[in-house]
Amino acid sequence: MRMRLYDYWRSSAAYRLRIAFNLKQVDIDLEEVDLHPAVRAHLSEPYAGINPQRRVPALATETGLFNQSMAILEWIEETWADPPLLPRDPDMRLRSRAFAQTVACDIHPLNTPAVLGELRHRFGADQADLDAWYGHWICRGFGALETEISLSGGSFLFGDQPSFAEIALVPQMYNARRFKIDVSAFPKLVEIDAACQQLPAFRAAAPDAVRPS
Ligand SMILES: N[C@@H](CCC(=O)N[C@@H](CS)C(=O)NCC(=O)O)C(=O)O
Repeated sequence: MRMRLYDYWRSSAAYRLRIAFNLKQVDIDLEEVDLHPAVRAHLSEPYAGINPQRRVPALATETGLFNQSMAILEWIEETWADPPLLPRDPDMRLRSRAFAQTVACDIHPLNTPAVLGELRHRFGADQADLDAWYGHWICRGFGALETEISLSGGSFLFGDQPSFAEIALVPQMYNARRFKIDVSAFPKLVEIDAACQQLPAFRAAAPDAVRPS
């Protein structure tokens, strides 16, 4: 059975897994779950049977249904050895994971449609408030990452190959640009994003490359 990734073309959490599967050269099927506010397929009962958290991504394999992109990313790394998506050195592995978790735990969860919807409907936020909220969390997280990283090593953040860090960064950079955040304040992150965009695995995973017609 081919694995099926429950995906949404603009979901940055799903985008992480599209990149990882492409880097490992593992073919999967994508099943679109339309998160558009006019559709909200992720809130439907059939989808709740696939992911009770009513979020994408979810992954169907021969052995079960799984959710949480970072846990699935670890599983991908444990299941397919090549190319490694973490550096060999334990300290560098820790740094790559910490970078990725800054995105996945400290930036992204604050800016999901569910959170923005609560701000809008429960607390009366308007679009300007939401844009300010969105930008605040991206700039705070990216600001810290820009300060922490040093590009003195290889061509990517933690060596000569992209790792968990880039897999988390590139989708978040897409989101930042989508919401018109001025990313020029984060030149090292922009440089790494541009290096990733040269790689076919990243290009084929990009939202515009998988957008349903
Ligand atoms: N921690 C989860 C987050 C998943 C998540 O929040 N996905 C977003 C799309 S990027 C979603 O499905 N949001 C639905 C909503 O906010 O209602 C993961 O990494 O898989």
